[in-house]
Amino acid sequence: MTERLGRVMLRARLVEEKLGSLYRAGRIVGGVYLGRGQEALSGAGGALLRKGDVFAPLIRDMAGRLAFGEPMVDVLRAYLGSRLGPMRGRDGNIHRGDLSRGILPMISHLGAMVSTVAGVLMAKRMKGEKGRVGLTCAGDGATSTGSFHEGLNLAAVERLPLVLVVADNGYAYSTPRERQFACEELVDRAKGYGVEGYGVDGTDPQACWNIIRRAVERAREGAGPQLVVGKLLRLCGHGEHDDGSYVHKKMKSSVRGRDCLLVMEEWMTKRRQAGVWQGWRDEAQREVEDAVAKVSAEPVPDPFEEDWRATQSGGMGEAQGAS
Ligand SMILES: Cc1ncc(C[n+]2csc(CCOP(=O)(O)OP(=O)(O)O)c2C)c(N)n1
Ligand SMILES: [Mg+2]
Repeated sequence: MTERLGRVMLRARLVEEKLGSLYRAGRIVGGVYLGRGQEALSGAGGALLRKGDVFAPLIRDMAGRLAFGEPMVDVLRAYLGSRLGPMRGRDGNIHRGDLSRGILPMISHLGAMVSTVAGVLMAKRMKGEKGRVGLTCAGDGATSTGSFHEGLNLAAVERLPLVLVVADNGYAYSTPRERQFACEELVDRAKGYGVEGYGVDGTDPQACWNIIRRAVERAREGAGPQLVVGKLLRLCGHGEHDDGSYVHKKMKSSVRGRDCLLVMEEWMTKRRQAGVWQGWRDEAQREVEDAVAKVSAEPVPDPFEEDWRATQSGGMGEAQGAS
């Protein structure tokens, strides 16, 4: 686990730091939303899926995307608007997807992907595809939406192999969790939906790995939807336009305010692996720089030549070709 998760956490952190710089340099059209502090929870989810599974990442899931196999050049292509990217420069950054890899383009961060993944899993069941798992994420704020409720309820009734990872970072934009829901712990809701639930310290890479591994296994073996709630903090603003100054000091200094990358680095240093960690960091940094250089030289779309569809054909099934 250490190597797979550690590397992908570093790759996600470093590419997002670069995206923040590119945003401030005016090279990105639209907003930039980052997942700083959420790499362990997200990365474990992406890494523990298999080829043939479905992943519906949200705006803070760079680590999960990279872990599930999204190439870093495609990340840069989406942000810099290259026509060679998965969205061919037609759709901005966080809404990118690649159906041929099983990555669904995000509709919204606010629960829409729960029913979308449930629908894909229903389709797979009807087609007789066995042993597939679908994983999507939600924020603490998203858990108070109707979409979240309907999606999870449907998945529970149908006992779909859905893993739903909730990143409880204490805020929905600037709205604190006590203004979002009245229950003490979101994981307690699992019982109400009739699904299995697990709480985890989202800043602890090892714990995230172990819990999500169990959830994915349980879903795969037919135990129905799995709700994983990770407590952590987003160590950045809601987007790069926001400084997150409303985040309470007490939260920042609590366990949930720890930086999962530092937790991992300390863990490795204690095992005399600081050099290995640094090596992974250097490698990730080179990968980011190479991707930026490559994509900066690529063409942007020509509206006279484009066919305007958002996704490329040849993906998961007939639905794509339908008009
Ligand atoms: C239906 C809808 N309402 C509002 C928004 C704007 N919006 C995007 S993310 C977000 C906050 C989400 O909070 P949470 O679910 O806790 O996720 P986090 O941002 O903390 O990762 C809001 C209000 C939106 N995208 N869609
Ligand atoms: Mg939140």
